[in-house]
Amino acid sequence: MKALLLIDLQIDFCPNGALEVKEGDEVIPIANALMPHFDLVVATQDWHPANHGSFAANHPWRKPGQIIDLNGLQQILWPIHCVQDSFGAQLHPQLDQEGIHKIFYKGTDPEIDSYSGFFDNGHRKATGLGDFLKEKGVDEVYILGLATDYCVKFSALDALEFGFKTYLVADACRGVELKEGDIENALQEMVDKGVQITYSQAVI
Ligand code: VGL
Ligand code: ZN
Repeated sequence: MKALLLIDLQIDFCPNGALEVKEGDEVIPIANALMPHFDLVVATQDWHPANHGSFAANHPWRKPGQIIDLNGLQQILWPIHCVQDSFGAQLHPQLDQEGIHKIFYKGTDPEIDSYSGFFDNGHRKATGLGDFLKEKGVDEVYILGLATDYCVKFSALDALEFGFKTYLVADACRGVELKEGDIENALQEMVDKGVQITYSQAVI
């Protein structure tokens, strides 16, 4: 069975959001068009408490983009984004939420970040997404969303680890591109590790 994974299609990752991804909102109509073609549609939401350790504002004198050690892991510091129950943490208003069967929340532990929808960045705790998909009999996952070079990439790599045949719907992803080449390198890394690249037209 095939599942569609919608990664972090939230207001804060779209233009004018707190951690805006260029053209992030352009993937919303593609997500809506793909949903009816899947038996199971699962979404993730980045869902941070206000005291989250990935926010530069929670570390004296630090600025977004700097890297610190957070409980033994390298952590890029971000602007405050996707704070639980805030406006910016909501799914994009144009996203067809009726088509989503289940939502998994991540990044809820202030002590560790979680780019992947499956595990935190230290692979210490699972979100339950992997077991949920297995229980439903899923063997193929199609991934799209924001951002290509962070949450999409790490979700796709963890999906491979769970043993799912993993497709990236490339035209339905947009990246942060903190450094030039980050998106291209993320795509290459995914391909090298076994992710198949596809496009919405091929799925529909
Ligand atoms: C993300 C940075 C911080 C993402 C989430 O969804 O790609 N990136 N938190
Ligand atoms: Zn985050």
